[in-house]
Amino acid sequence: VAGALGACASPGEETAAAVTPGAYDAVVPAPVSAEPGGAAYAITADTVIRVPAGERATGDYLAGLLRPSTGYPLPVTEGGGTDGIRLALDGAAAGTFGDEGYRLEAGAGAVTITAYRPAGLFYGVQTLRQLLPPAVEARTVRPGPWTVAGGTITDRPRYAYRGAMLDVARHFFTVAEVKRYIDDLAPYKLNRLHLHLSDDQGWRIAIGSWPRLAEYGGTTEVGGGDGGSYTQAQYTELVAYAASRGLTVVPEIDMPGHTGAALSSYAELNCDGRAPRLYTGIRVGFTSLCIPLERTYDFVDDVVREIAALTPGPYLHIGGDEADATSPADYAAFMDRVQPVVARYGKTVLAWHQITGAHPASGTIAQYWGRTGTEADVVAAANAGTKVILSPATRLYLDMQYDRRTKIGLHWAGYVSVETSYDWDPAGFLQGAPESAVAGVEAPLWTETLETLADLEYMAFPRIAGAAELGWSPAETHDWDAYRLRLAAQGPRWTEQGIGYYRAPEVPWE
Ligand code: TNX
Repeated sequence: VAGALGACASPGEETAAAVTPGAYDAVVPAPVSAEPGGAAYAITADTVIRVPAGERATGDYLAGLLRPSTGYPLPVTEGGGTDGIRLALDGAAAGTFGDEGYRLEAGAGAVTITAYRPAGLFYGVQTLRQLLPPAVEARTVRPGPWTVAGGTITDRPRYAYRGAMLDVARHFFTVAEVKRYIDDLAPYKLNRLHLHLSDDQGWRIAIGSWPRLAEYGGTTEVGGGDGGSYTQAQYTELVAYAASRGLTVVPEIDMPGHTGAALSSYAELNCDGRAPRLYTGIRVGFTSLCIPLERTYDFVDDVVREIAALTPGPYLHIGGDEADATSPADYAAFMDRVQPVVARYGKTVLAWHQITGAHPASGTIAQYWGRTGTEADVVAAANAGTKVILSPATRLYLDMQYDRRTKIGLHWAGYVSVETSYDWDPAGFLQGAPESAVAGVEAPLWTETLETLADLEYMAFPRIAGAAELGWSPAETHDWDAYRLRLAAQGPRWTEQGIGYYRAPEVPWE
């Protein structure tokens, strides 16, 4: 029985001991290998951050993290040297690190992070951050000392796609709030931010060729609040901010269902030519674009074209879930017509896994949100080459309540405790499909019942850390009894950051 934090723990019986925040065995997600040893490195008032020529961004980001709490100047320099915090690119090390891996070596004179690509440096910096005391996360000067224990970590991710989704449609979240959520995610080595930009209750991004989508369709939200929408400049700002935190934005326009806000904004999109009233409830599955109407495809083309042009990442998510108001034949016809539009504008299609019941195009990626991983269509598509991103509602839906006492969130997929959320294996999840079909994992945060940043943080933390670990860490490191101790060591960091996380009873928080 793990959980021995108390003084009465007797060796042999109670084997689990607390891990110290900042120690090599406290890093989340667990690295491929972590070997403490040798002399420690101390960040001081004289420390310099050394970056490769022309690669200041990650160094500047690290300095921005460390300056407020240390109070040190921490200049960032492209000048070489053997001391300080050294970020180094090794252009010959593709095989060792891949695009996202890194090595971190801490010793008496320096901490050196080496990677093949800048993404690896960014993830190495996140590990360095976790090797420092939690007070480093404070935004005011703290006494230190700022010591990194000696040792070596080598690391690279298990899956290429490691995502978080935020539903800004059911409740709108401002640019500042989304940036804060991005900053919250950054330590956990996720690399995709999926923004659910449209739904029955709101349209959240300005489309120049269809201005009423945002101007009218963006003016409310669940519960009848003011809603809101992003200008194209604001969306671009979010995309750039996410990129600076390692996240590629995956924009979603949900179609052909979940389109109430669009149908309310333009009468001409409705089969009967009449615009329904704006909707502020939380029912799903009662709206559909008009499949036989040619104007529908002008709309899709314009929206996809504008969003693709604003989005540097390779993906565009077209939704496709819960199209209960669309017949299966219409649904398939719509998807047959829309997937090539996305391709024409240069993007890879993502869609919720219902697309596997139609005809997923070559290269389309299905996002699984069911419960059991046994749906025949999904398994068949996976065997036929469709890649799948796993977001099982019973594990990774961050809007599911933790237990019966949770005051916000839903529980249609059951209660999802921190242990339940973490303790499964993505590789074996899709029954009868090869592991190679799994592109990765994503943790969606739906917001029918979540209104504030504090609500988002309470539902995401701590479960998002487990989702990130499932995406990043080798299967061999997967162990709930060890994870819960590492997770507990994250608590003081979140406290310093002002993240009001859920103190799950199965985790021995300090
Ligand atoms: C199902 S998951 C939905 C969303 C809801 C969510 C609430 C999916 C693709 N559709 O429309 O917001 O459940 O948990």
